[in-house]
Amino acid sequence: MNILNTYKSIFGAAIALALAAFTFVSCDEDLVYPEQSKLPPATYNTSEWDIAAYSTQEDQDGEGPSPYGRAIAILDGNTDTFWHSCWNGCTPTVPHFISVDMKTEKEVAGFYLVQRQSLTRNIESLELLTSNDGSSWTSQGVYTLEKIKSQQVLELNETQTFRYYKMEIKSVFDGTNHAALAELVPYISYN
Ligand SMILES: [Ca+2]
Repeated sequence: MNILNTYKSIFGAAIALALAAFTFVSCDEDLVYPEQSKLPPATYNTSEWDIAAYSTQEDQDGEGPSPYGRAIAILDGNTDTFWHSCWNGCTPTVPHFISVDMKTEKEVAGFYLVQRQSLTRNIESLELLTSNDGSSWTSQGVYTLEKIKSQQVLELNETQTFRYYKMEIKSVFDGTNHAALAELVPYISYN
């Protein structure tokens, strides 16, 4: 084999290897198996959950018929429905809180929160607390929120198992005694 043929052989082999590698990669790209760690964390089905307690809610239809204005609106999966402190014939006093009974203990990595979509009475900071009996609470910390329409993620320091969760409002962007919230639901960790 002369030098020219040797070069042709080497070049041909290189082309073949490159094509093989390209084909292998292309096949991999066609097979889209999602990695669980890259999926957005999922929420639980909240349809059987109850509000365990609340300090105030607008239940005189000032915001419209139920669930509008009621505490149950924070876990109905609808960002257009929201809890609001009472204002129709009443004066709310701070601090406001809502606690939720998930009915059974569940593993939770954090919470999704959605502000009232009108961006009024939005919560500036709140404390998250958890419990297994609905009476003895453990603080998970105070979270500072944004005044935005999109979903916000409140990640716990570590995944935990509990039955009840509670939010206690520390401050409101409007600086009044009134507050509102569209959604606050826990999500599941895949890790
Ligand atoms: Ca809602």
